[in-house]
Amino acid sequence: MDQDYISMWQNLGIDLENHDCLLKALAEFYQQIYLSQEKRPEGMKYFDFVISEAHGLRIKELLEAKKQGKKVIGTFCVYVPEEMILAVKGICVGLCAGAQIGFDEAEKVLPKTTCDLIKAFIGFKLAQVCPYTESCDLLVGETTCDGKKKAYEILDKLTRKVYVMEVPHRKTEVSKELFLKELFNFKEKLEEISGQKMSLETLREGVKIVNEKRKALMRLESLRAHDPVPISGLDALLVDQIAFYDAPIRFTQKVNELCDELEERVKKGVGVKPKGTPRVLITGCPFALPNWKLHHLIEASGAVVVGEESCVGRRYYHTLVPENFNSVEEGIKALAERYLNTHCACFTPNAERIEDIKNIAKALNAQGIIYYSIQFCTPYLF
Ligand code: BJ8
Repeated sequence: MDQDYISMWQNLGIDLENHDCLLKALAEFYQQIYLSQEKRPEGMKYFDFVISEAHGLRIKELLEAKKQGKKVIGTFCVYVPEEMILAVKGICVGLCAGAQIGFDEAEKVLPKTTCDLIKAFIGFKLAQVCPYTESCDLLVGETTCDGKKKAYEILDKLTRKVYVMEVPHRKTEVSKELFLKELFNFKEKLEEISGQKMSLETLREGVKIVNEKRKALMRLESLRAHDPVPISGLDALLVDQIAFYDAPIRFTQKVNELCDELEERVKKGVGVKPKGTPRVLITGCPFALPNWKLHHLIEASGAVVVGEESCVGRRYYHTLVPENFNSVEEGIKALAERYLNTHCACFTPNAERIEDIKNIAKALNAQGIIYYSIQFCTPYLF
């Protein structure tokens, strides 16, 4: 391992022993699950590289940016607008974790019957294995499910860096007003922490960057509608996971390059699986990195995953934000509208999500739907 990285991790307070176990396990799984796949697109090489440097080069980039005065803001939910973080020249990183490291420690501070996603982000903190969490200047929690709300209180005790944004659970007029106010409060918090004023120009730029990223992800998803499918569900999942922490402009360019290659495959009738392979849509809880097991199980059994109605998937890139606003206030209103149109199971009633599932399954020519819920996740178990 590069000596520079070791000192970088030490300076961040990473527990080198635990971290080494995590990286070794990851490298092994990656080899078994990802690199053993056949007919992978060439364009996946970039994403393989990003994964191999997730705790190295990307962290180095974040620390360089911090030296130049930029702030790194960590989030755990797709209701937190990353456009606003970019609009104060910040860097947004997703912090949900998908590995069972630190669970023993986490279970000392959380009920055992807490969902694994929550146990994982608390576990990562307690085991000191996440250089992203340690690089952040602010950790933005949100009032979505009960488990997360209470876990943020614990995370704040451990880090003293947590800010909680209120997300309503209904889509009434009152809820919409509350969410809009919360976005204005969030703007103030971001300006205070970054020392940067959000202007019309910077907000428009933030919106444009994130819109382009979402367009590219939507383009990738629509290519999965073809039979034979030009990319495996595992590879598409990896791209969706990397969307939460790679530099957005570079990431968008690489996703578009991958899509160019996939379009060529479609024209030539080339796929990763034979034509007629059973096609599955997955719906439910998010798949935080490195949670690849369901996709792996399905694809190793001879089917292919063609889409995800999930926050690591369609709920992240479902719609764009109109770019024609003429003031910061108007821009924030447009953001509030777009974000509140995300159909998480935490909302009640939530008939829109069922409609989304049906529409996505139809658009992607899925023949079956697998409902994925993490044990003890009440909203998605209903
Ligand atoms: S918008 S799905 S990212 S809240 S799995 S922690 S719900 S008990 S993750 Fe989520 Fe935002 Fe909704 Fe998406 Fe709770 Fe369930 Fe655990 Fe969950």
